[in-house]
Amino acid sequence: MTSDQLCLIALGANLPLRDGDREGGPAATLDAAVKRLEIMAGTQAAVSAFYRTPAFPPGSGPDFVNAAAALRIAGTPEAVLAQLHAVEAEFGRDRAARWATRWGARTLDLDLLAIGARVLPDAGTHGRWRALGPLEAQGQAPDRLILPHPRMQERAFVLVPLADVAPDWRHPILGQTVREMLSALPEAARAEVVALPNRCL
Ligand code: PH2
Ligand code: MG
Ligand code: MG
Repeated sequence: MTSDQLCLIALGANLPLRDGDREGGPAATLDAAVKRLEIMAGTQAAVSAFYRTPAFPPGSGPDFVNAAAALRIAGTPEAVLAQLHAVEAEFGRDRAARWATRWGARTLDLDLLAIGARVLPDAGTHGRWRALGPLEAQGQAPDRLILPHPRMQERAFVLVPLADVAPDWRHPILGQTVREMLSALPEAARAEVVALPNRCL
């Protein structure tokens, strides 16, 4: 394991799960997914509060429940990502239909936001992905892992939960902490992210 394998993960769901003995609303799915990740990684996660957030882009589906987790996961970045995909698959996310569901409703979405201070594949490629406007970004999906997640700094539904578990994590390219990236967002965007009263719904 490299010296810092702290993985920051964004969790999201906006469809209930009805799959054999796994059943429940998005918050229950996120709870179960974090437990599954902890078992796979053999480490404990710091987990944020759960938040209700309007789907982005506006009108694209039901509200999401979003959360963030920070935990150490051993292995290459690709192996870490494969673990997240395995957990998504367990909870009913069909990645084969990704082209159809990228911005649609999903039972579980696990996004790898960062692994420590790693930049993948390189700063130049990262800059090109970051420079895409939100509309251009909707039409394109990178075919390789880009870390940190190139849109994390724009999204209140990512940064509000992340500030619960890793407020002082510093973006290796932008130089800002999670707290700083969050306070750079418009107040109206932050206000849309509303903590659920009880995480274990
Ligand atoms: N995820 C998306 C698209 N839109 N909107 C919200 N509020 N939360 C999400 O997690 C989310 C989204 C693509 O993964
Ligand atoms: Mg996502
Ligand atoms: Mg995703």
